[in-house]
Amino acid sequence: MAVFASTPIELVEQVYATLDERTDIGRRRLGRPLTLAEKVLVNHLDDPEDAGLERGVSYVDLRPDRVAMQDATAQMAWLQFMTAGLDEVRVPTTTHCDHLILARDDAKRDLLAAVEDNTEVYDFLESVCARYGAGFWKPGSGIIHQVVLEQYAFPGGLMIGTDSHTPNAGGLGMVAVGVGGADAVDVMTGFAWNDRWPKLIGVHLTGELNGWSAPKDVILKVADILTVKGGTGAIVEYFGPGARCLSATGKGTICNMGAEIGATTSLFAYDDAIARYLKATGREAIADAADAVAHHLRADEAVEASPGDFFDEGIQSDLSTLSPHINGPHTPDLARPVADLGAEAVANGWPLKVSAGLIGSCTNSSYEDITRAASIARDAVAKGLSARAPLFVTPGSEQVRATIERDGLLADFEALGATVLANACGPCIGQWDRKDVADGVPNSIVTSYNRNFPRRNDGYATTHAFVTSPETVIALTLAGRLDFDPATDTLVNDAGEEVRLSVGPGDELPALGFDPGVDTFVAPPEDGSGIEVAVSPSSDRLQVLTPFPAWDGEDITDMPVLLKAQGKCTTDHISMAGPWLRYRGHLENISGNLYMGAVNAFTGEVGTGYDVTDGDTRPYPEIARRYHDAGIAWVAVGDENMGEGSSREHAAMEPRFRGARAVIARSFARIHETNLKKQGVLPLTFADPADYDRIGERDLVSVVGLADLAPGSQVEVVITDPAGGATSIRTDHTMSESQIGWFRAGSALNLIRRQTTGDT
Ligand code: MIC
Ligand code: SF4
Repeated sequence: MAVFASTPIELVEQVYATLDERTDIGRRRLGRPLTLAEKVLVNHLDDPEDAGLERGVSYVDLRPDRVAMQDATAQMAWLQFMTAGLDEVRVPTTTHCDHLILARDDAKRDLLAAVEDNTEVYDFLESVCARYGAGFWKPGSGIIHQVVLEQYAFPGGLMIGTDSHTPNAGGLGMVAVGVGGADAVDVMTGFAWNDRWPKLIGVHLTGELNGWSAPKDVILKVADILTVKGGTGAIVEYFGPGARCLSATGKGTICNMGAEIGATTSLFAYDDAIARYLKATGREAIADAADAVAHHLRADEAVEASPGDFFDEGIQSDLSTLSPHINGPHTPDLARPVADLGAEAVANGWPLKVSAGLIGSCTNSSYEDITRAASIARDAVAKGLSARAPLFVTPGSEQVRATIERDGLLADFEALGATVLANACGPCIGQWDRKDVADGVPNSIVTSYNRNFPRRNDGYATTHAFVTSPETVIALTLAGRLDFDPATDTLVNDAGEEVRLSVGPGDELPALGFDPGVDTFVAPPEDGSGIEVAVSPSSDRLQVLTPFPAWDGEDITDMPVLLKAQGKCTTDHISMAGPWLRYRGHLENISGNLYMGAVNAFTGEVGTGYDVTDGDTRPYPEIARRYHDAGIAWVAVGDENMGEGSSREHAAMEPRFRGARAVIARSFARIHETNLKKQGVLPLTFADPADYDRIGERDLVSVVGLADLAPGSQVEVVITDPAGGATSIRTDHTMSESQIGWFRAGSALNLIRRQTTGDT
């Protein structure tokens, strides 16, 4: 398949060609005008006339226009794809190298070190892309979502990506959804992508941002309102006059961090700002094509006039009065205005001193972000101020890096002593060889990232990470303290004078146009069939996958409880990133991190549990390995929003590999729940959430009546205590008929393989 460095206009035209007919079908079937999300989805339905369209209930088959994968998740996705026996991907696919670059010294040295350290993985990814007709973005090209925004996203399109922040492309009006690798493999192999017809949350924006407030504050506030699970199963659609005042990259920031509220995706309508961005990034033809169908690339008029008739839930935000926010620590929905942080930090004993400021990540690394932050840095230097904590800047892409270097903006940061890191995820995903602070020392950092789970950035549980806008990051780094409000407080400069910081308006787009920088894209050859994709059997980073066994038709009885997690159990708790990223292509080795960060509900300890085979306490990964070796099937138990966070399917594949047959929780995060289903693990929720408390450390759990498993059916779970007393509880599941088929087959991939290779 021909895959280019940018979305070809022909692909866009094909999508637009069906809009008239499909939106009519949507209006007729729903009997009312449509929101934007509905238009885009209806236009990508496999079967628009007959697909069920009940919000939050129906599962539908969709046909995405593109697939994008980043290196840390792509390895497992490609390893799965390779077993499908196809010669080529069936949908334009790209792989982006961004997660595996360790931040240690500076951009140049870190990139060289990463290329050396990850040669085997990069070679694998480059050759697998060439072999199967996908595009490959080399290390140094930038963070997947920024590259997608610059090159591939287009208004009205539908894409999936193996990363939870794929919704970034919603800033250009694309429905872009984060998924696990197995979902991506469905699409790459030519099958439809099956997902729930979403609920809709409408966010009506009025007014205009001013002063220190930034697009990031919109989503920091929305996260406060909706919390980390409030968006689950929903698409968040932003509209109103305030939405039209935001730049395309500002919209991208808001959509990006919608992942933190669990939303399926977030979306803005096509407008002048998006057109300007498309043109500035060399896509005039797409802007022209979008102009011609602009009425299809926004909600029907009735939606803005009476949103209550269209959305399941509504939020109203006046940008003119929105104050700068800062969220954290430890969870992205713990929000307050910047002005209130100091008092809260004192009350909670969070260190007031800022130990580092970090600007970048896929959330906030656009040209506009950098110009605003650089304007503060420039002004501070002119006023005789210096940074009171180390400052790190990560450009989002090679194009942004080359442009900000040319425009003197990197120099503004460097004048403050900032370290410019490689165009990559870096400290946002724990790829930070932090030297200035040791593990165990309580400290606070401020970042323009989106996540702040414990250990996320530097691997230290004692680091308190606060997420905020790049503007506020610079201000607090200059102040060196959390209890500083740049809008009202002053700082003392090197000459002992009191000065006030000021923030410039920033430049939405570079006046001189973007400088593309170094070309980092590798297109696949016309015929890749002769290319060998090598996976060495002795590799400790890549491992060929062995299919999971099919269900034997019996109930699964007397399973020990390997983990009962207390409180937050994110994918970072289940399968930690940072140093473990190196094993993302090796299922057995990465299983060495299983549940390492989870809090044991019985003991309050992190990462250790009770081993039924001998009654000892051991690290979870070790218990899991021992159960695996002994052929013992087991269950894990979770609290609310189990698997919040990342799209990494390792959080589902590792338990499956080690013998988990069911995960029973109070509720699940969307991607994690799907990942469990895909890998043949039953995700069950307590019909009565209080039943979570019934499960004891030494109990055995049976999942019974599986022969009658059907959509909407309850599943009986029998808990047997050590004295032999049995209690039966009811659990729910959200599996459709075809998803139950994944469980029966052992995994969704087993079914695909059957169809593509004829194997049984
Ligand atoms: C993240 O931000 O947590 C990641 C790292 O980008 C993940 C993907 C991964 O774990 O590889 C995500 O958001 O999906
Ligand atoms: Fe990378 Fe961080 Fe964005 Fe995830 S959130 S894609 S780790 S920059």
